[in-house]
Amino acid sequence: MNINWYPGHMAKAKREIKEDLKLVDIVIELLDARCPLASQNPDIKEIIAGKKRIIVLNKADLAEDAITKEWIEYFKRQGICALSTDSNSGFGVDKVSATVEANMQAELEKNAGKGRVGRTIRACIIGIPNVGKSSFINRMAKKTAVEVANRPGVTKKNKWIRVNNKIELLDTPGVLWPKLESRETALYLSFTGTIKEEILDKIEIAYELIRYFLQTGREEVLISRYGITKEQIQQIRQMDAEENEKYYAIFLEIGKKRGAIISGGAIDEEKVARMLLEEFKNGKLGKISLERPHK
Ligand SMILES: Nc1nc2c(ncn2[C@@H]2O[C@H](COP(=O)(O)OP(=O)(O)O)[C@@H](O)[C@H]2O)c(=O)[nH]1
Ligand SMILES: [Mg+2]
Repeated sequence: MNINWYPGHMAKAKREIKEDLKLVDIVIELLDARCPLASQNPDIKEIIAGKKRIIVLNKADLAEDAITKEWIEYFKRQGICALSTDSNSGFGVDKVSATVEANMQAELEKNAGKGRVGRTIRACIIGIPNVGKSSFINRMAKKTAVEVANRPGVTKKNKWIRVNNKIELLDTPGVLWPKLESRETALYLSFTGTIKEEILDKIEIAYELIRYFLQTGREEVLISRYGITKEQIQQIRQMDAEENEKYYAIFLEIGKKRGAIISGGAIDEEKVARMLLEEFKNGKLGKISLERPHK
């Protein structure tokens, strides 16, 4: 799904999420563990407006564990509870349920004091497209999940999924628009596949990914995956050429190594770009965190 976000779409999304928030006790905000800031909706504070929330750094299987830990500390310093998950394997998802319960314990006890024993905790998932909301809901709901019938008084067709005897989850996540303000953010969201050629074309994104690897001292990634040698990279770096021409030369070299050649011997740039981006997205280049918190 590829949505172009216009002000009208944003206003509608915000309105719908604010309606959902009225129904829940706590919000689970999904971010991409590889780029938690870039993958966060720009208006999240205003949208949440004081509602209890926990942050889930999803796709942690694709991020560097030590950096994900730093991010969890980063959010903790801001007073926000954060956890990491892999919604493909389900790793970490049970801990999210436990944390939701722990966060709501005081409320539950208060309610129990008022004679409202047994009231379940209601939660919903929100996040930008492609961050893993549907996968996460499926994991949290497990096989044991049964749909709870629509509640009287709720005009929307909300369905609740019972996670366990304490938690119910709204079955449809809130979809928020991504940040589109800086080129850096747009690049990270392009690398992760959230933005699909809306702003940059595939070849440009792949080229920028190579630039990113080289500028952040991660050329090992290219060396181990594509058989380019350190010496080759060194040679290209010493060429009497513009920086961008050097990154482009490495891009072409990767194409050559992979045999992405069209008739006449030229490199099939489309093919190289598609391969690089697919492989990054699927974790074939290893666990790579794009952002790390400022110390
Ligand atoms: N590696 C990995 N992939 C994930 C994870 N969660 C979701 N995905 C993949 O990311 C893509 C988008 O997931 P989806 O649940 O549809 O995201 P949504 O748009 O937020 O609902 C799919 O290809 C999922 O298989 C995760 O934790 N790790
Ligand atoms: Mg979805």
